[in-house]
Amino acid sequence: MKKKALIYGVTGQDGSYLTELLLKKKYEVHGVKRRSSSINTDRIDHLYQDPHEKNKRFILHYGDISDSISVNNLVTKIKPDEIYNLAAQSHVGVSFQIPEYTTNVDALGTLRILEAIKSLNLKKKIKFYQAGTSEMFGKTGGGYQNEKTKFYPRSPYAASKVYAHWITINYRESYNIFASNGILFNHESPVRGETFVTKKIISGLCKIKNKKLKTLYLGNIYAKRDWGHARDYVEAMWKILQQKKPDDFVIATGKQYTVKQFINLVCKKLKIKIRWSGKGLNERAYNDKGDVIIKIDKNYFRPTEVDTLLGDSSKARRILKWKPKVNIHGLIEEMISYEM
Ligand code: NAP
Ligand code: G4F
Repeated sequence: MKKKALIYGVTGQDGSYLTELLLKKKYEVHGVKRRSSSINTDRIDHLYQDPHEKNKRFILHYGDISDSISVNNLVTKIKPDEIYNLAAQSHVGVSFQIPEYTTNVDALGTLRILEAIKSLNLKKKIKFYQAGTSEMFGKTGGGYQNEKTKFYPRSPYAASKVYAHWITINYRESYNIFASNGILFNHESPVRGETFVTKKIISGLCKIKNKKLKTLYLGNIYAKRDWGHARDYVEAMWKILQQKKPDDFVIATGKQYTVKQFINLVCKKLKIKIRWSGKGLNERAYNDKGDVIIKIDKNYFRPTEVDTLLGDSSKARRILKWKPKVNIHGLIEEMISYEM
């Protein structure tokens, strides 16, 4: 029989790739979108099916994980086999400005879905995936992080995700719900949100290349991240829910670059000759004509930073038989080609 999935966060980067994957796997996919005064379905418009179509397999519903009533109603109505909770205020920097909202959505939103599964007595039917993050590791002190590494969250976003992680484990242990956490390291794609650093760099440098922008302003370019491709990472989410037992998995490439190295790689691919000079807030990048193309702006620094993230995904590679297909070069090339 056709499986039914319910995706919270369907209009986001990961939601769009996961929808594509599940439709390919012949699922009936239900996605929850928020009411918005402007269009927020750009990333899934190519998958849209007219509600009047017979045998449609992609169905959108209005909802919000800050609203228990809508969560309960949707879970009752759809009775999915799998729920993917990808919904979040997902920007770390912004979470310092809207901490209460971020906590309500990112921490309590997870609780609302788990409680619906429990109270509606659907724990034997529904498998639940929680979108956890490497941000939970926070102040790592360097080296690799895996499922056994302790958490030291450094933002309201990360602290909320730590709550979501543990409440998922608690509902698994207390009520025997199939509830699993993915602990995903940074993953990007052409449809990454415009204010995340990879997309901001690629979009900015492409505009500079095309003479549509003079200078790109960035924050801490010495932060180190483990960047993969969202398409690979949604496959891991699906695999996590196909296991016999619920469990938690780190998903990462195991390769790390600084933001500055990422910029240099993008410039190389765009054939922009770049030269760095200065230190701290006065560090700048110049092109071969001597124009300043990158400046540092202290407004993009966070009150507390996550300096270094590097994932050890050997458990996922062993048990899920998962490994990333796209490396940093393939990722950058795909993002540039989309942008251009
Ligand atoms: P994203 O592009 O920011 O998408 C977030 C999604 O959540 C959007 O569909 C958004 O809707 C929706 N949403 C926000 N608040 C909501 C609410 N109150 N009720 C219902 N939906 C709500 O994020 P992403 O990069 O795809 O990430 C997906 C999930 O993985 C997030 O939970 C994120 O925290 C987590 N994660 C991401 C990464 C990464 O590197 N991308 C790594 C680890 C974990 P709108 O479109 O209406 O805003
Ligand atoms: O691209 P970012 O905003 O991603 P960040 O903070 O690592 O969070 C992303 O990945 C997490 C997984 O580890 C997810 F959970 C989370 O939802 C999100 O998807 O910033 C990356 C690094 C940071 O150290 C930041 O300080 O880049 C640095 N950075 C430097 N200049 C900048 C900028 N970040 C942004 N967004 N904008 C800048 O101008």
